[in-house]
Amino acid sequence: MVSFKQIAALLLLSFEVLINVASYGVLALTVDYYTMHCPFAEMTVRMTVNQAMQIDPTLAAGLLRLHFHDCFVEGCDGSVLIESTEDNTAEKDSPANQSLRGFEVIDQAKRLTEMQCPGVVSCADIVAMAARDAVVWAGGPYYNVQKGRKDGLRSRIEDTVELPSPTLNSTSLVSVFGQHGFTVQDLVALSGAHTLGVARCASFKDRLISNSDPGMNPNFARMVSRRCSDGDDDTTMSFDWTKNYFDNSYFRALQRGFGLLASDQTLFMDAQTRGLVDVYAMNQARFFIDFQQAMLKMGNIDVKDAHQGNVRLNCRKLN
Ligand code: HEM
Ligand SMILES: *[C@@H]1O[C@H](CO)[C@@H](O)[C@H](O)[C@H]1NC(C)=O
Ligand SMILES: CC(=O)N[C@H]1CO[C@H](CO)[C@@H](O)[C@@H]1O
Repeated sequence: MVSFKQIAALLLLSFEVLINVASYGVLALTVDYYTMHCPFAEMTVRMTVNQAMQIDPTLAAGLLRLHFHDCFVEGCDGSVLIESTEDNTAEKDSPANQSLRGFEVIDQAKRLTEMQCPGVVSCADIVAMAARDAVVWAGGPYYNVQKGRKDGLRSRIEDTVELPSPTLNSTSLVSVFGQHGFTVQDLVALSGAHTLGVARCASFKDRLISNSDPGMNPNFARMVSRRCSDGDDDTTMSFDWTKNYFDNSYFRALQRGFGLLASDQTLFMDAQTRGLVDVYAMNQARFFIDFQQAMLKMGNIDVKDAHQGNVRLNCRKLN
Protein backbone atom coordinates (compact mmCIF):
# COMPACT_ATOMS: atom_id res chain seq x y z
CA MET A 1 0.00 0.00 0.00
CA VAL A 2 1.08 3.56 -0.70
CA SER A 3 1.16 5.54 2.50
CA PHE A 4 -0.21 9.02 2.95
CA LYS A 5 3.32 10.28 3.37
CA GLN A 6 4.39 8.83 0.05
CA ILE A 7 1.39 10.35 -1.72
CA ALA A 8 2.08 13.71 -0.15
CA ALA A 9 5.73 13.48 -1.22
CA LEU A 10 4.69 12.59 -4.76
CA LEU A 11 2.19 15.43 -4.99
CA LEU A 12 4.79 17.86 -3.81
CA LEU A 13 7.23 16.43 -6.30
CA SER A 14 4.86 16.66 -9.28
CA PHE A 15 4.22 20.21 -8.28
CA GLU A 16 7.93 20.99 -8.15
CA VAL A 17 8.54 19.42 -11.53
CA LEU A 18 5.68 21.46 -13.02
CA ILE A 19 7.07 24.68 -11.62
CA ASN A 20 10.56 23.87 -12.85
CA VAL A 21 9.38 23.04 -16.32
CA ALA A 22 7.08 26.06 -16.52
CA SER A 23 9.81 28.41 -15.42
CA TYR A 24 11.98 27.32 -18.32
CA GLY A 25 9.16 28.23 -20.70
CA VAL A 26 8.95 24.68 -21.98
CA LEU A 27 5.82 22.64 -22.50
CA ALA A 28 4.36 21.62 -19.13
CA LEU A 29 3.12 18.06 -18.98
CA THR A 30 0.17 17.22 -16.75
CA VAL A 31 -1.04 14.07 -15.07
CA ASP A 32 -4.67 14.52 -16.20
CA TYR A 33 -3.90 15.45 -19.81
CA TYR A 34 -6.20 12.79 -21.33
CA THR A 35 -9.03 13.01 -18.79
CA MET A 36 -11.25 14.97 -21.17
CA HIS A 37 -10.39 13.59 -24.59
CA CYS A 38 -9.40 10.01 -23.96
CA PRO A 39 -10.49 9.07 -20.45
CA PHE A 40 -9.59 5.39 -20.80
CA ALA A 41 -6.16 5.88 -22.35
CA GLU A 42 -4.26 5.20 -19.15
CA MET A 43 -6.33 2.14 -18.30
CA THR A 44 -6.00 0.80 -21.82
CA VAL A 45 -2.21 1.01 -21.75
CA ARG A 46 -2.14 -0.66 -18.35
CA MET A 47 -4.34 -3.54 -19.52
CA THR A 48 -2.24 -4.01 -22.64
CA VAL A 49 0.98 -4.06 -20.64
CA ASN A 50 -0.44 -6.46 -18.05
CA GLN A 51 -1.63 -8.85 -20.73
CA ALA A 52 1.75 -8.82 -22.44
CA MET A 53 3.54 -9.42 -19.12
CA GLN A 54 1.42 -12.46 -18.42
CA ILE A 55 2.72 -14.01 -21.62
CA ASP A 56 6.30 -12.75 -21.33
CA PRO A 57 7.36 -11.26 -17.96
CA THR A 58 10.78 -10.30 -19.35
CA LEU A 59 9.11 -7.60 -21.43
CA ALA A 60 8.91 -5.38 -18.34
CA ALA A 61 12.64 -4.74 -18.75
CA GLY A 62 12.20 -4.07 -22.45
CA LEU A 63 9.48 -1.47 -21.90
CA LEU A 64 11.42 0.36 -19.20
CA ARG A 65 14.51 0.53 -21.38
CA LEU A 66 12.51 1.81 -24.38
CA HIS A 67 11.46 4.87 -22.38
CA PHE A 68 15.08 5.55 -21.36
CA HIS A 69 16.36 5.28 -24.93
CA ASP A 70 13.49 7.41 -26.18
CA CYS A 71 14.15 10.20 -23.67
CA PHE A 72 17.95 10.31 -23.91
CA VAL A 73 17.95 10.69 -27.69
CA GLU A 74 16.19 13.86 -28.92
CA GLY A 75 13.89 13.91 -25.87
CA CYS A 76 10.88 11.76 -24.97
CA ASP A 77 9.21 11.98 -28.36
CA GLY A 78 8.66 8.42 -29.56
CA SER A 79 11.60 8.68 -31.96
CA VAL A 80 12.97 5.33 -30.75
CA LEU A 81 9.94 3.61 -32.31
CA ILE A 82 10.48 4.82 -35.89
CA GLU A 83 11.50 2.33 -38.55
CA SER A 84 14.21 3.17 -41.04
CA THR A 85 13.14 4.08 -44.57
CA GLU A 86 14.95 4.21 -47.90
CA ASP A 87 16.26 7.70 -47.26
CA ASN A 88 16.58 7.66 -43.46
CA THR A 89 18.36 5.29 -41.09
CA ALA A 90 16.52 5.57 -37.78
CA GLU A 91 17.74 5.41 -34.16
CA LYS A 92 16.50 1.87 -33.98
CA ASP A 93 19.20 0.62 -36.32
CA SER A 94 22.06 1.86 -34.20
CA PRO A 95 24.17 -0.81 -32.50
CA ALA A 96 23.25 0.90 -29.23
CA ASN A 97 19.69 -0.19 -29.95
CA GLN A 98 20.31 -3.81 -30.49
CA SER A 99 18.10 -5.90 -28.27
CA LEU A 100 15.52 -3.19 -27.64
CA ARG A 101 12.23 -4.95 -26.94
CA GLY A 102 8.56 -4.29 -26.40
CA PHE A 103 7.65 -2.56 -29.67
CA GLU A 104 4.65 -4.86 -30.23
CA VAL A 105 3.21 -3.90 -26.84
CA ILE A 106 3.39 -0.22 -27.76
CA ASP A 107 1.77 -0.98 -31.15
CA GLN A 108 -1.07 -2.83 -29.48
CA ALA A 109 -1.72 -0.05 -26.95
CA LYS A 110 -1.66 2.43 -29.83
CA ARG A 111 -4.18 0.40 -31.87
CA LEU A 112 -6.57 0.29 -28.93
CA THR A 113 -6.28 3.98 -28.02
CA GLU A 114 -6.73 4.94 -31.69
CA MET A 115 -9.99 2.99 -31.73
CA GLN A 116 -11.24 4.89 -28.67
CA CYS A 117 -10.01 8.36 -29.57
CA PRO A 118 -8.32 8.73 -32.97
CA GLY A 119 -5.31 11.01 -33.18
CA VAL A 120 -5.26 11.95 -29.50
CA VAL A 121 -2.78 9.80 -27.57
CA SER A 122 0.87 10.23 -28.57
CA CYS A 123 3.28 7.33 -28.90
CA ALA A 124 5.72 9.09 -26.59
CA ASP A 125 3.07 9.18 -23.84
CA ILE A 126 2.24 5.52 -24.42
CA VAL A 127 5.93 4.63 -23.98
CA ALA A 128 6.07 6.65 -20.75
CA MET A 129 2.91 5.04 -19.34
CA ALA A 130 3.98 1.55 -20.41
CA ALA A 131 7.34 1.95 -18.65
CA ARG A 132 5.58 2.87 -15.41
CA ASP A 133 3.08 0.04 -15.75
CA ALA A 134 5.92 -2.40 -16.39
CA VAL A 135 7.72 -1.23 -13.24
CA VAL A 136 4.55 -1.61 -11.18
CA TRP A 137 3.82 -5.01 -12.65
CA ALA A 138 7.31 -6.16 -11.67
CA GLY A 139 6.78 -5.06 -8.06
CA GLY A 140 8.26 -1.57 -8.27
CA PRO A 141 6.82 1.77 -7.19
CA TYR A 142 3.79 3.45 -8.74
CA TYR A 143 4.14 7.05 -9.82
CA ASN A 144 1.84 9.42 -11.71
CA VAL A 145 3.00 9.77 -15.29
CA GLN A 146 2.74 13.28 -16.66
CA LYS A 147 1.43 13.43 -20.20
CA GLY A 148 0.99 15.73 -23.19
CA ARG A 149 4.18 14.94 -25.13
CA LYS A 150 3.89 15.15 -28.90
CA ASP A 151 5.69 12.70 -31.16
CA GLY A 152 8.86 14.01 -32.76
CA LEU A 153 9.47 14.34 -36.48
CA ARG A 154 13.04 13.08 -36.53
CA SER A 155 14.74 9.75 -35.82
CA ARG A 156 18.32 9.42 -36.98
CA ILE A 157 20.92 6.83 -36.25
CA GLU A 158 23.60 9.45 -35.58
CA ASP A 159 21.64 10.91 -32.63
CA THR A 160 22.16 7.74 -30.60
CA VAL A 161 25.68 8.92 -29.67
CA GLU A 162 23.72 10.52 -26.82
CA LEU A 163 23.33 7.14 -25.16
CA PRO A 164 25.84 6.33 -22.43
CA SER A 165 28.24 3.49 -23.21
CA PRO A 166 28.45 0.57 -20.75
CA THR A 167 32.21 1.13 -20.46
CA LEU A 168 31.88 4.59 -18.89
CA ASN A 169 33.25 5.16 -15.42
CA SER A 170 31.35 6.91 -12.68
CA THR A 171 32.92 10.30 -13.39
CA SER A 172 31.84 10.18 -17.02
CA LEU A 173 28.37 8.92 -16.14
CA VAL A 174 27.91 11.78 -13.70
CA SER A 175 28.83 14.21 -16.45
CA VAL A 176 26.68 12.59 -19.19
CA PHE A 177 23.67 12.53 -16.88
CA GLY A 178 24.51 16.01 -15.64
CA GLN A 179 24.16 17.28 -19.21
CA HIS A 180 20.52 16.18 -19.08
CA GLY A 181 19.96 17.92 -15.76
CA PHE A 182 20.33 14.86 -13.55
CA THR A 183 21.99 14.88 -10.15
CA VAL A 184 24.33 12.15 -8.89
CA GLN A 185 21.39 10.80 -6.90
CA ASP A 186 19.27 10.62 -10.06
CA LEU A 187 22.04 8.74 -11.85
CA VAL A 188 22.36 6.08 -9.16
CA ALA A 189 18.60 5.72 -8.71
CA LEU A 190 18.01 5.44 -12.48
CA SER A 191 20.78 2.88 -12.82
CA GLY A 192 18.67 0.85 -10.41
CA ALA A 193 16.47 0.17 -13.47
CA HIS A 194 19.00 -2.59 -14.09
CA THR A 195 17.18 -4.50 -11.39
CA LEU A 196 15.14 -5.68 -14.39
CA GLY A 197 16.43 -7.56 -17.39
CA VAL A 198 19.56 -8.83 -19.01
CA ALA A 199 22.57 -7.75 -21.03
CA ARG A 200 24.34 -9.56 -23.86
CA CYS A 201 27.91 -10.73 -23.52
CA ALA A 202 28.81 -8.17 -26.20
CA SER A 203 28.11 -5.45 -23.64
CA PHE A 204 30.42 -6.65 -20.86
CA LYS A 205 32.83 -9.38 -22.02
CA ASP A 206 35.60 -6.82 -22.59
CA ARG A 207 35.82 -6.44 -18.82
CA LEU A 208 37.45 -9.87 -18.71
CA ILE A 209 39.90 -9.21 -21.52
CA SER A 210 41.17 -5.85 -20.39
CA ASN A 211 41.36 -7.18 -16.83
CA SER A 212 41.29 -3.58 -15.70
CA ASP A 213 38.29 -4.07 -13.51
CA PRO A 214 39.38 -4.39 -9.93
CA GLY A 215 35.79 -4.10 -8.70
CA MET A 216 34.79 -7.41 -10.24
CA ASN A 217 34.35 -10.30 -7.84
CA PRO A 218 36.68 -13.14 -9.00
CA ASN A 219 33.91 -15.75 -8.67
CA PHE A 220 31.66 -13.58 -10.76
CA ALA A 221 34.44 -13.10 -13.32
CA ARG A 222 34.66 -16.90 -13.64
CA MET A 223 30.89 -17.16 -14.10
CA VAL A 224 31.00 -14.52 -16.81
CA SER A 225 33.90 -16.12 -18.66
CA ARG A 226 32.17 -19.50 -18.63
CA ARG A 227 28.97 -17.99 -19.95
CA CYS A 228 30.57 -15.79 -22.59
CA SER A 229 33.48 -18.02 -23.59
CA ASP A 230 32.11 -19.39 -26.83
CA GLY A 231 32.23 -16.00 -28.50
CA ASP A 232 28.48 -15.76 -28.69
CA ASP A 233 27.83 -12.07 -28.27
CA ASP A 234 24.10 -12.61 -27.96
CA THR A 235 24.19 -14.90 -24.92
CA THR A 236 22.66 -13.00 -22.02
CA MET A 237 23.15 -12.71 -18.27
CA SER A 238 20.81 -10.98 -15.84
CA PHE A 239 21.87 -7.88 -13.91
CA ASP A 240 20.87 -9.36 -10.56
CA TRP A 241 19.37 -12.55 -9.11
CA THR A 242 15.77 -11.50 -9.73
CA LYS A 243 15.61 -10.23 -13.30
CA ASN A 244 11.81 -9.98 -13.50
CA TYR A 245 11.38 -8.45 -10.08
CA PHE A 246 11.83 -4.75 -9.39
CA ASP A 247 13.71 -4.58 -6.08
CA ASN A 248 17.01 -3.33 -4.66
CA SER A 249 19.02 -6.51 -5.19
CA TYR A 250 20.86 -4.78 -8.05
CA PHE A 251 22.55 -2.58 -5.43
CA ARG A 252 23.35 -5.55 -3.23
CA ALA A 253 24.95 -7.22 -6.24
CA LEU A 254 27.16 -4.16 -6.73
CA GLN A 255 28.29 -4.34 -3.10
CA ARG A 256 29.50 -7.87 -3.72
CA GLY A 257 31.29 -7.08 -6.99
CA PHE A 258 28.58 -8.72 -9.08
CA GLY A 259 27.80 -5.67 -11.23
CA LEU A 260 27.34 -6.88 -14.79
CA LEU A 261 28.37 -3.84 -16.83
CA ALA A 262 31.46 -1.79 -16.08
CA SER A 263 29.03 1.15 -15.82
CA ASP A 264 27.18 -0.70 -13.04
CA GLN A 265 30.14 -1.74 -10.93
CA THR A 266 31.79 1.66 -11.19
CA LEU A 267 28.98 3.12 -9.08
CA PHE A 268 30.30 1.16 -6.14
CA MET A 269 33.95 1.87 -6.91
CA ASP A 270 33.69 5.66 -6.89
CA ALA A 271 33.34 7.46 -3.55
CA GLN A 272 30.96 9.95 -5.17
CA THR A 273 28.31 7.29 -5.82
CA ARG A 274 29.17 4.46 -3.42
CA GLY A 275 27.31 5.97 -0.48
CA LEU A 276 24.07 5.98 -2.45
CA VAL A 277 24.57 2.38 -3.55
CA ASP A 278 24.91 1.46 0.13
CA VAL A 279 21.80 3.43 1.08
CA TYR A 280 19.67 1.82 -1.64
CA ALA A 281 21.04 -1.64 -0.87
CA MET A 282 19.91 -1.22 2.71
CA ASN A 283 16.73 0.76 2.21
CA GLN A 284 14.49 -0.26 -0.67
CA ALA A 285 11.83 2.33 0.16
CA ARG A 286 14.38 5.09 -0.26
CA PHE A 287 15.43 3.63 -3.62
CA PHE A 288 11.81 3.56 -4.75
CA ILE A 289 11.18 7.19 -3.80
CA ASP A 290 14.34 8.45 -5.51
CA PHE A 291 13.61 6.30 -8.56
CA GLN A 292 10.09 7.76 -8.88
CA GLN A 293 11.48 11.25 -8.67
CA ALA A 294 14.20 10.58 -11.25
CA MET A 295 11.72 8.92 -13.64
CA LEU A 296 9.48 12.00 -13.52
CA LYS A 297 12.51 14.07 -14.44
CA MET A 298 13.52 11.69 -17.22
CA GLY A 299 10.01 11.83 -18.67
CA ASN A 300 10.36 15.59 -19.07
CA ILE A 301 13.53 15.64 -21.17
CA ASP A 302 13.04 17.85 -24.24
CA VAL A 303 9.35 17.11 -24.62
CA LYS A 304 7.79 18.41 -27.85
CA ASP A 305 4.74 20.66 -28.10
CA ALA A 306 2.25 20.89 -30.98
CA HIS A 307 4.61 23.11 -33.00
CA GLN A 308 7.50 20.69 -32.68
CA GLY A 309 5.64 17.44 -33.21
CA ASN A 310 2.30 15.73 -33.68
CA VAL A 311 0.39 12.61 -32.70
CA ARG A 312 1.56 9.77 -34.90
CA LEU A 313 -1.10 7.44 -36.26
CA ASN A 314 1.33 4.53 -36.47
CA CYS A 315 4.09 4.66 -33.89
CA ARG A 316 6.61 3.20 -36.36
CA LYS A 317 6.08 5.81 -39.10
CA LEU A 318 6.05 9.58 -39.36
CA ASN A 319 2.61 10.82 -40.46
C1 HEM B 1 23.72 4.61 -16.52
C2 HEM B 1 23.86 4.45 -17.81
C3 HEM B 1 23.34 3.24 -18.53
C4 HEM B 1 24.06 2.41 -19.32
C5 HEM B 1 25.53 2.56 -19.67
C6 HEM B 1 23.18 1.37 -19.77
C7 HEM B 1 23.54 0.35 -20.62
C8 HEM B 1 22.79 -0.79 -20.85
C9 HEM B 1 23.23 -1.92 -21.61
C10 HEM B 1 24.57 -2.04 -22.32
C11 HEM B 1 22.25 -2.85 -21.55
C12 HEM B 1 22.27 -4.24 -22.16
C13 HEM B 1 22.01 -4.19 -23.64
C14 HEM B 1 22.36 -5.51 -24.27
O1 HEM B 1 23.46 -6.01 -24.05
O2 HEM B 1 21.52 -6.05 -25.01
C15 HEM B 1 21.17 -2.30 -20.76
C16 HEM B 1 20.00 -2.95 -20.48
C17 HEM B 1 18.95 -2.37 -19.81
N1 HEM B 1 18.87 -1.05 -19.42
FE1 HEM B 1 20.40 0.23 -19.28
N2 HEM B 1 21.95 1.58 -19.24
C18 HEM B 1 21.98 2.71 -18.48
C19 HEM B 1 20.91 3.30 -17.82
C20 HEM B 1 19.62 2.81 -17.87
C21 HEM B 1 18.45 3.54 -17.43
C22 HEM B 1 18.47 4.97 -16.90
C23 HEM B 1 17.39 2.72 -17.61
C24 HEM B 1 15.91 2.96 -17.34
C25 HEM B 1 15.45 3.92 -16.56
C26 HEM B 1 17.90 1.47 -18.12
C27 HEM B 1 17.15 0.33 -18.35
C28 HEM B 1 17.66 -0.86 -18.83
C29 HEM B 1 16.93 -2.12 -18.79
C30 HEM B 1 15.57 -2.35 -18.14
C31 HEM B 1 17.75 -3.08 -19.41
C32 HEM B 1 17.41 -4.55 -19.66
C33 HEM B 1 16.75 -4.68 -21.01
C34 HEM B 1 16.25 -6.08 -21.36
O3 HEM B 1 16.35 -7.00 -20.56
O4 HEM B 1 15.74 -6.20 -22.49
N3 HEM B 1 19.25 1.57 -18.30
N4 HEM B 1 21.53 -1.03 -20.35
C1 LIG C 1 37.05 8.10 -16.26
O1 LIG C 1 37.08 8.08 -17.68
C2 LIG C 1 37.59 9.26 -18.26
C3 LIG C 1 37.40 9.15 -19.77
O2 LIG C 1 37.82 7.92 -20.27
C4 LIG C 1 39.04 9.45 -17.85
O3 LIG C 1 39.59 10.62 -18.41
C5 LIG C 1 39.12 9.51 -16.33
O4 LIG C 1 40.46 9.57 -15.91
C6 LIG C 1 38.43 8.31 -15.69
N1 LIG C 1 38.32 8.55 -14.26
C7 LIG C 1 38.66 7.64 -13.34
C8 LIG C 1 38.50 8.04 -11.93
O5 LIG C 1 39.07 6.52 -13.65
C1 LIG D 1 14.74 -3.64 -32.34
C2 LIG D 1 15.56 -3.21 -33.49
O1 LIG D 1 15.07 -2.60 -34.40
N1 LIG D 1 16.85 -3.49 -33.40
C3 LIG D 1 17.78 -3.15 -34.45
C4 LIG D 1 18.96 -2.41 -33.83
O2 LIG D 1 19.98 -2.23 -34.78
C5 LIG D 1 20.44 -3.41 -35.42
C6 LIG D 1 21.55 -3.00 -36.37
O3 LIG D 1 22.62 -2.49 -35.65
C7 LIG D 1 19.30 -4.10 -36.17
O4 LIG D 1 19.77 -5.30 -36.78
C8 LIG D 1 18.20 -4.40 -35.19
O5 LIG D 1 17.10 -4.95 -35.87
